[in-house]
Amino acid sequence: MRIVVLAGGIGGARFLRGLKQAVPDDATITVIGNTGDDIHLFGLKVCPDLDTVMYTLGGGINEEQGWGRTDESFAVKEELAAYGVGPEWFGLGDRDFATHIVRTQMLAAGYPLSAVTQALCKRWQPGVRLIPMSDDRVETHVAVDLDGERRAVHFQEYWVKLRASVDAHAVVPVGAEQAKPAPGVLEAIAEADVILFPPSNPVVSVGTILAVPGIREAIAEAGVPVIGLSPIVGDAPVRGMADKVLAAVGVESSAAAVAEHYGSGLLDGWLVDTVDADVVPRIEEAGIKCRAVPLMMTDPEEGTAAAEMARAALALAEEVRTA
Ligand code: FO1
Repeated sequence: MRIVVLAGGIGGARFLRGLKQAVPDDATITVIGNTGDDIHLFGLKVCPDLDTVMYTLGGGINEEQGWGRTDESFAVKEELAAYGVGPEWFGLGDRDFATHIVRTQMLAAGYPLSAVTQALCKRWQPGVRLIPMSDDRVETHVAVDLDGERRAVHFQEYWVKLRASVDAHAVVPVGAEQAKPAPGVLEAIAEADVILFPPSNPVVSVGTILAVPGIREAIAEAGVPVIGLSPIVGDAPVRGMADKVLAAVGVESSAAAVAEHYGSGLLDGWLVDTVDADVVPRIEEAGIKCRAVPLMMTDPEEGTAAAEMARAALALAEEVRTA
């Protein structure tokens, strides 16, 4: 069974940990990773969503944060601050710096991001094939009102420095229109037996991947079940501040609205949490098969709750295929 997963950061990575447990041994998992969160700092290219997948599945993640490395120290960050070199609001640890140094060095030597990611994964052995959505630079910016004027800030500044405390008036994956799917992305989609949208942010993670020309079309035409899992439970994001960016694109923060946002042209099936069971008929009326199952990853480290979610998603895919 060939499974393709469009993943963002923490929610997607934790779901993948369960998916790995739930699939048969002969299954392969290809993760198309969001790179719109990428940020250039101190002359280095940082890829938060790729690193979160790689560290989480490779055993190096800081579990309670869901990002960054375990056993971190911040000597380099402190020294940079001592030189007055910012930004100080983005917490890069010493171990994490090594990943960004290796990545930036390889990019400077001419390797594309997809080859760099493959090389970094040789160390971490995540047990999935991790491909960035594109080798071209895409960086999500958010339009906000600050000091009475409308400004575009980098997604990380909105997310980490501002903590999404101001309204997002627009979310723009800068560079997406000119970006091409990375080598292997369209092939993986074309060869997939099932395509999954994990509980990642539907705007800045899955949405950004779908904004790369060719990817949405490839998925819509793949002719295999496309199954999503709602990142919204009980009208609130399980984690993060997805409701803030959903509002920016005019989507209400509900499991049904997100399914309708993806649309029946893309989604064949949608899993909602049991607390949202009442929306199942509305989603089925939209032409998307829907089931209500527990979607809270209550034991992220063990991954058993996520494994159950993955089994439910694969079961729904089977229902769709045989319908
Ligand atoms: N998130 C925070 O809330 N605070 C941070 O200081 C922070 C630093 C950081 C460093 C490296 C990295 O890969 C991720 C980091 N994140 C931090 C998380 C990041 O903002 C999110 O993982 C994604 O961009 C959203 O999924």
